[in-house]
Amino acid sequence: MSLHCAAISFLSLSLEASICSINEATNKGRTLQKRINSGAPSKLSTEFLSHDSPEPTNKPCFCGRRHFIGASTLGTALFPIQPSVATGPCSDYSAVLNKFHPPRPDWYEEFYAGVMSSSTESYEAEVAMYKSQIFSNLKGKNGLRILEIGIGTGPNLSYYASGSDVEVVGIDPNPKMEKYARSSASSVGLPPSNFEFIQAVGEVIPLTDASVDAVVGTLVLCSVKDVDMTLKEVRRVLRPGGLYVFVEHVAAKDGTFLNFMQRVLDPLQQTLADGCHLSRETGNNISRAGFSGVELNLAFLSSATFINPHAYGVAYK
Ligand SMILES: *[C@@H]1O[C@H](CO)[C@@H](O)[C@H](O)[C@H]1NC(C)=O
Ligand SMILES: CC(=O)N[C@H]1CO[C@H](CO)[C@@H](O)[C@@H]1O
Repeated sequence: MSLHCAAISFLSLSLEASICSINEATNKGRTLQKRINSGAPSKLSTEFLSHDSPEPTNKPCFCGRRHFIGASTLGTALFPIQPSVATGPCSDYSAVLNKFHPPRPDWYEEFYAGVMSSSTESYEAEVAMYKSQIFSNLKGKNGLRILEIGIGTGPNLSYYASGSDVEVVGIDPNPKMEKYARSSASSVGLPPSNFEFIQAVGEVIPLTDASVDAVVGTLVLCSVKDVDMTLKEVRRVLRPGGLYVFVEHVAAKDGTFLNFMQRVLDPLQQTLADGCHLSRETGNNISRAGFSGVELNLAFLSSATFINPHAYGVAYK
């Protein structure tokens, strides 16, 4: 899911203007390239993460989920991402939550949830093809219990929760997402009793071992504090043979212009944009997380500018 700049431009005009103009300048005289693999997902090993250098595209500036949302001096002053202050025992879940997701003001979480629910169309339209491929592993299978980490406003529910009697647990650190996620769930026909929302982080999932058939996560691992801890939790809650279905943006290949820009922008991004990292090699983390099999594909989304490429696929416990 993603935010288009226009939706939040009043919040972050100056940063976006500078990013967009850098982007446009670098594209002068270059041919636009869209690296979209339109065929069926193929099995790729992690070495394919080091793919050919993608050309930045000359599209309007893109803002991904949790990207650039706080990208203003206002944002910085009001919502610095602070290191953990929680020291309590792990049995106190609110302390855990505070550790991984320091509290933001209530109105900010409300605002963020509202923006998220209304401005994800262009990205969702482009990513739909890839999501359809990976979610076909879940669609139409009755009786599944599915966990979505970072469910947000629930844009993926239509891919895996419609027309089948699945049970869905959605976790998200922002409690203001619940009403949007609930409304997405009911709009795809999921009975309210089959949907549970829990305010939680991926690093400490409040479910028992081997208790779900599938875990879904899209554009989540860029923002979690600890990628490996989250993946360990994903494996823990999956039943043996269960699936982890993912779409994550990852660092571009070393030595490319895009990778350079991601490294330049990353520290800014982390501070201003709710902890999102541009230059994580999340595909490698997924491949090394101890799953028995990983099908990992890469796609380059023209609507996503610096937030590319995207690794998508399925991992099997
Ligand atoms: C996972 O990613 C982090 C950076 O986000 C990196 O430091 C770490 O080494 C990676 N772990 C594995 C197992 O690849
Ligand atoms: C809120 C949102 O982005 N929903 C998307 C869910 O997925 C469908 C495709 O199945 C998209 O059309 C929606 O835009």
